[in-house]
Amino acid sequence: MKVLKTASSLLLVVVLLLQFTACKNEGKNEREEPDVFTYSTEDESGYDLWLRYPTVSSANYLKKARELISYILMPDTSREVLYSAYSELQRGLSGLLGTDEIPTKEEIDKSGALILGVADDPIVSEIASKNSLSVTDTDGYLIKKVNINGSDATLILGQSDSGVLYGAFKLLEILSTQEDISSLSVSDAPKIKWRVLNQWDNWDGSIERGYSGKSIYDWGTLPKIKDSRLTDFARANASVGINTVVINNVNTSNNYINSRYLSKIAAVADVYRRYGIRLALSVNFDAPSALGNLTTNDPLSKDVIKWWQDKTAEIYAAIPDFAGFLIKADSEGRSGPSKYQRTHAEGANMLADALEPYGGIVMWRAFVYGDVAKKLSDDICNQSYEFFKPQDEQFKDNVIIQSKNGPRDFLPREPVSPLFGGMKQTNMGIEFQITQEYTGQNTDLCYLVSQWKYYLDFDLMLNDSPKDIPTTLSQILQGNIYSETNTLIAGVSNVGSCESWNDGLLSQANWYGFGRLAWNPELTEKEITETWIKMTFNNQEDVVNTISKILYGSWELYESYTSPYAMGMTAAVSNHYDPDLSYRNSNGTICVDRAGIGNNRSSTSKGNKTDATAQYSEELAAILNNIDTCPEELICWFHHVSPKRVMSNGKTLIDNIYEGLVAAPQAVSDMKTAILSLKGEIDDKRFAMIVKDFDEQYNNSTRWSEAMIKFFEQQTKITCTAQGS
Ligand code: GCW
Repeated sequence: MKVLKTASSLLLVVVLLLQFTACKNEGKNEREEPDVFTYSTEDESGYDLWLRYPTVSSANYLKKARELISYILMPDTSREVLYSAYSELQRGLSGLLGTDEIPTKEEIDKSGALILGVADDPIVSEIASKNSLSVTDTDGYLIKKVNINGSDATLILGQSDSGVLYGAFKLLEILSTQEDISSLSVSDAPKIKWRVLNQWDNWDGSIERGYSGKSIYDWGTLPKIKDSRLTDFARANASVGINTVVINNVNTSNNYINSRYLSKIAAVADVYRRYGIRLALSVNFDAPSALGNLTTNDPLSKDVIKWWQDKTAEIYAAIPDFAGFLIKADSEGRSGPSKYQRTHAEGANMLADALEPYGGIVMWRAFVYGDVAKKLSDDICNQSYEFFKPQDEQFKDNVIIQSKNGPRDFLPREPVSPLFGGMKQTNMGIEFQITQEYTGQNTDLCYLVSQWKYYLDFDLMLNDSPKDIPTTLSQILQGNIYSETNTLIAGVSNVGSCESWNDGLLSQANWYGFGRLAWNPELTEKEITETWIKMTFNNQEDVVNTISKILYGSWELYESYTSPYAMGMTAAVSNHYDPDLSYRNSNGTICVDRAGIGNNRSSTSKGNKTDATAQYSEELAAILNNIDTCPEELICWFHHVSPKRVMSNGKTLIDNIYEGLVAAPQAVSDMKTAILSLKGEIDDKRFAMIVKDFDEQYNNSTRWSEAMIKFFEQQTKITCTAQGS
């Protein structure tokens, strides 16, 4: 690859592995050559994300990989997704195998062929039937070593062309991470149907809660595509299995569905389609009156129904694989069915009817509180459940209720929203937030894969579950408990126009990890993290261990200095980043006084209580209600806990909080020291980008720590005596 061929390139770490590794092969003992490892530390901008494809670092592995694949059997490149699979393999393999181009052939005449296609394709069907190979799961794939008339070959068999594309990315991952290829046999398929990226991009180029520059969409220039950025964005998403992108903010302008601009939107959809990605749009509930001059937006009005039907038909004429509408209704000033005394089910079903003939879906957000929910509980965290639960069973099959992971917002830690498991007759999808609105805004490192895994593995203890499997959020989302047909995991994007896509280089891991979990929420944090590090940096043990250790601890570290024990929203309303402890109440914000820390949301304890626990299953509610059994990390969410309460580590609650606050800046410094130890092992440019962020995080954690200590001292009247190390 370029790196090895260019004379000017720096070749860096060359390690001779002096050990001889004996390996048994076909009954003979063979000795491998001593291995030589070569890593590039040529400067990189971060633009290539985890799709860098540098030449395989181990000389022995490189030899085997070159034997495995020496040419590609030319697939039918008139099929655009198959062509993308081919071109990604061409790009990736030439990089990984250190060659200009991988030769292509029309037939198999020697070992080393890479064959790709679906079961109906001519050569593929012959190989598949001879070897009894098949892939039945939607968008699934199989990668297998096969023998064709004496020649060894590698087959990527997809259930669909998208399946082939996913298989192609998997093969490139296997080679990049240098997994064993001696007997290749890998199969996989997505566990979630709709794997969606939600961009909160605005028509004017800004991004709501975006911390990585401007929007990647230039509406002035489109439909002309000026560079490869949209294609590279699609490649990155497809590489982690994302198959739908909502390109605009839920607080949206109506321009996106204005007939004048549809050709621009269609041009974006054309790019995404080549990577198996369907475009979706956020829409306003009052679009009929705003765009169509109708006098009402009542979902039961004939005119309104017709307006949406016509608009939907117009969109499908321009974008035949359009995925559907995402909608924020009756929330934070957006219009909704309540104005017309209609239910959300009536509103959502009207849109669903319009989309149904084309196979489209409605992603209806459950982020509804305040005005319409006012008659409900005073506790804002109870309102979404109280509002939607009575409408369970009323939504059509192509409606998915999209709820944030927790009942409040995207705070550093919340319990899982009780809507999951509560809405048993409705397709429930989750909305995670990849952009770090409340979790450091790309300056403070916060590895959200840890947070998402915490939620996904949380058992909601659904005692009426019809299946004999743990009722974790992950199982519910996969449709394994209540058999939803339209499963969905969405994530609010952290991508912007800055060169490295995510300002805060390590935040790229959140984008990557989101996609992997949306594909398979059962994956472990370790599998995701180590693969990301190896592909983004390199395979050196030291690099993998150091960066993974930093990532793993970062969420709980952020939590310790901003919102320990799920105590609520401590960040300023103005920017959701700075500490603001000047107010307190029990509505999901902070409540700290001499008697306790946290909100009393239990059903059983005395005093002001909000009964939030009653929204969970009986078994889980009993655990949450009892302060002695409530999980400690959530204790201040559900209880007003005495600062002097002795916690499981033998220290009091307030001492634990103070110790966390005092230790935080030092912990940030330690992360920086750990990264500094990698100098020379990764390229200088990206190394400097990472180091810089820790300096800012150090200042931020110090500021937070001081403000929080002052606040706790003032409210609890207990002086902080914790010492830094
Ligand atoms: O948390 C709030 C955010 C808003 C966002 C809203 C929502 C898009 O601060 O910026 O608006 O949630 O999710 O709709």
